[in-house]
Amino acid sequence: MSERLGMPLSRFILEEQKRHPGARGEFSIIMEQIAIASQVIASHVRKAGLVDILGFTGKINIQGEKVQKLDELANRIFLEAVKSSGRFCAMASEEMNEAVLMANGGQYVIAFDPLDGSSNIDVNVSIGTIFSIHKKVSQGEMATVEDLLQPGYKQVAAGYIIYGSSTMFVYSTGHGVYGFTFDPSVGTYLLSHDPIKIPEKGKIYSVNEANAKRWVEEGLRKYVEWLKEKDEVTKRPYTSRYVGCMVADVHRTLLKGGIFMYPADEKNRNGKLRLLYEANPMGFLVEQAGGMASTGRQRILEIQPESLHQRVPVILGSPYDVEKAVEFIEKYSD
Ligand code: AHM
Ligand code: MG
Repeated sequence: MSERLGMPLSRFILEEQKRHPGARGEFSIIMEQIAIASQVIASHVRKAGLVDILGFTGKINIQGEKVQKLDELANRIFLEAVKSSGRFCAMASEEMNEAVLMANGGQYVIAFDPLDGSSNIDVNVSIGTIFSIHKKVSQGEMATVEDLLQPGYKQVAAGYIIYGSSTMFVYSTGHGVYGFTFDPSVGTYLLSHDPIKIPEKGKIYSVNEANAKRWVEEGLRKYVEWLKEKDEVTKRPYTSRYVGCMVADVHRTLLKGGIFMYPADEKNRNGKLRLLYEANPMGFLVEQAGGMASTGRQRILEIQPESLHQRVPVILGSPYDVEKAVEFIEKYSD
């Protein structure tokens, strides 16, 4: 068992910085701010059933979905926190049509989904926050949208917070994935998963299978049927789990292994999930934990983004399972 278990997040970040020469202490400020923001969001999430905070505002966001009040609140809280860190010059969010671009000298840019899986709020099921951080690459003082449109392999950090039966903060700066659980009696995140390594193979598949007839890839239909067959060697049939909140489904996949998918279908020709603040950060974490993240045709982290709210098909999880899914796609593609 790791001797560091129970270490507070702030001390962990400082110690990690010492281990990686060249780190300039920037991440301690950034992660602290994100951790604080997540606690404020968590406290609102916990009270969601008590106060008149639930329900629709009636507005429609860029994705064509109704925005719930808690989404907007979480967006405001997260945005203020990253702004106040002074380290960011560009921000993109699922809840904002346009990016916020600044000339404040910040060397980093961030894309985030303040409250992912928000349809779960009303029914008291897990939701989460996701973020993806890149370095500013443009030369001018003012940040540009291009700073946000960088491929996922260039991320310098990514993470998520899951508001579940406990609140957990999981992140990576490219040196493995670490998980912290909030201890309400201490009022801080404590190291609880040191490090997170995804099993080589799992036995859970996670996908909205009601869409199977509409999936664009015939290979995926065949793959899911294959998962349900009986075979002792490969431990089939697999079991099925689908929360409908990417953070929760990916969190389980990281810890237990297996596969999570949101493939392209006739309605969502590029899948449903967004590249910048869902697929890339989760893909980065899964790869850092030893897993794989693919569209079925290409490594997710190698996609050159073209727009802030671009969608991509997502297949991620244990290496064995993702490779198998890709094998089926290749076999049945025309
Ligand atoms: P959201 O960001 O609007 O909450 O949508 C993203 C969510 C993911 O968390 C989840 O994987 C997916 O939508 C579930 O979609 P579906 O209900 O179509 O299965
Ligand atoms: Mg989302």
